[in-house]
Amino acid sequence: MHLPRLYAIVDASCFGDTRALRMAVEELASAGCTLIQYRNKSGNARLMLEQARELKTSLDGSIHLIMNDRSDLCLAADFDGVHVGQDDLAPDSVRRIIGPRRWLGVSAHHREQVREADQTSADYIAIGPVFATSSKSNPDPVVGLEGVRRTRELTRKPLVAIGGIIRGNARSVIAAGADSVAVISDLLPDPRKSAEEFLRILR
Ligand code: TZP
Ligand code: MG
Repeated sequence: MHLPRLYAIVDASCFGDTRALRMAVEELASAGCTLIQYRNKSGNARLMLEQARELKTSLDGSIHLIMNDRSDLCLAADFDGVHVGQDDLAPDSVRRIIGPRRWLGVSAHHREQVREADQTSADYIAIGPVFATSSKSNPDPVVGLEGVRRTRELTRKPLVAIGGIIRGNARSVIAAGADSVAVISDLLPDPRKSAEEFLRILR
């Protein structure tokens, strides 16, 4: 697998309805974003599947769609991968569900979790929060650019950095060793413009 520099996350709570969510994803795709995660912490599985299918239908096959947390919904919506955290199914359990070809990402928040994730069948590791974030409830302590650097030394897996990453600090995160930056809030309110700017900055 190859990670693009920008990993866009659309969080359903940032959008009024499914149409607004879909429009944001279409704008991200038209800006050249090729990796997009659908995140919905509401826990309503029916709504999640409905929204995921809508996103899948509105995009062509060149965009990699990743489901947050839920392997079952990844399969049901025929997404390209799953991203799990420390409270979700363990990576190797997810792998058994999604099979060898779909992408599997795992979040880690400190050294021990990075070491552990490195030993699994995960395709990439996400480290964060790098900076303070208001997009996640109960975030772990920030790891800073130093945390990204240390993580880079602990694993050869592709590395995603997440948390508080904006256009103004994205280059420093890549310079610290991340292959890709995952972003929620700084893609709003104008996803097309923001994504174009991120991609230009990180070229
Ligand atoms: N995991 C660690 S930080 C975070 C997640 C899901 C939220 C990132 O959002 P933002 O708005 O880019 O800080
Ligand atoms: Mg999770």
